[in-house]
Amino acid sequence: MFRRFCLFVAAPAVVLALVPVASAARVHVRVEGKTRTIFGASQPVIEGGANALTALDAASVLGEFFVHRAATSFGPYVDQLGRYPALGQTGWVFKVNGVSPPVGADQVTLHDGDTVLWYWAQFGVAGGPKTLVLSRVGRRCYRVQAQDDNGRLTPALGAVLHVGGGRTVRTQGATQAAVGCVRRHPGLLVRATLAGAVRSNALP
Ligand code: B12
Repeated sequence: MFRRFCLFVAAPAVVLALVPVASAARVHVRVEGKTRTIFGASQPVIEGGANALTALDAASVLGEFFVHRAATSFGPYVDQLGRYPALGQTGWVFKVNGVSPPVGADQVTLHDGDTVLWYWAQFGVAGGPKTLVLSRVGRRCYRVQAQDDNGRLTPALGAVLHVGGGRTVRTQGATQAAVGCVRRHPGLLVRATLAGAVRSNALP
C-alpha cells in the first residue's frame, strides 16, 4: 500500500520535472515614446517573464501605461503603446541588447541581464531611427553613440546632453567620438538627444 502511495505521489513529480517551464528573466526595460519616455529612463531591472512581449507587459503593469496588441498573420503585434497607435510607416518596434530581432516580440526569448528597448519609430527610405546609447567616460563626461538595427555603434555626432531635463551641453567631436562633460549634478540624471534618433538611456 505504501509503495503504491509513493508511486502515486512520485509520478506527477517526474512528469513535472520533464515539462519545460517558461523562465522568468530579470531584464532591463525601457520604453521610449514619440515625445517622451514612457517607462524606465535608466533601464531598471524587472521580472520580465519569458520574452520581449511579456517584458513589455510587465513594464506596463509597473508603469501603468497602455499597451494594445492585435492578432495578425505573423502573431501578436503591438499596435499601440501609451497615447499613439501605429499608423502608415510609423509604429512600435523593439530591440534586445541593441539589436532589432527579425521576428515578433513573443518569439524572442529573454535571459537574465538582457536589455529590452521598445520605441516609437518613423520609417523612411533610409529605414528606421537609430537609438542613442549613453555611457560614462571619466567622472562627469559622457559618450553618445548611435546604434543601428544590427547593433553597430557609431559616434552620435552633434548629440546634446541634457542634465536633469534642464541644462544642455553640446557634445564635442567631429569624426571619432561625441563626448560632452557636465558640471556637478547631484541627484540629476543625464541623457542625450539627436535629431532623428531615439533619445538615450539616462545615467547619474
Ligand atoms: C510596415 C511594416 C511595419 C510597420 C507597421 C506600421 C503599421 N502601420 O502598423 C512597423 C515599422 C511599425 C513594423 C514593426 C515591426 N515589424 Co514590420 N513590417 C512592415 C512591412 C514592411 C509591411 C507590413 C504591411 O503594411 N503589410 C500590408 C498590410 C495591408 O497587411 P497587414 O497584415 O494589415 O499588415 C500589418 C501587420 O503586418 C503588422 N506588422 C508589421 N510588422 C509586424 C511584425 C510582426 C512580428 C507582427 C506580428 C505584425 C507586424 O503591421 C501591419 C500594418 O498594420 C512588413 C514586410 C512585408 N512586406 O510584409 C514588415 C514585417 C511584417 N515586419 C517584421 C518585423 C520583424 C517587425 C518588428 C517585430 C521589428 C522589431 N524588431 O521591432 C516590429 C513589430 C513589433 C511590434 N510592434 O509588435 C517582419 C516580420 C517577420 C516575422 N516572420 O515575424 C516583416 C515581415 C519584415 C521582415 N521581412 O523582416 N513593421
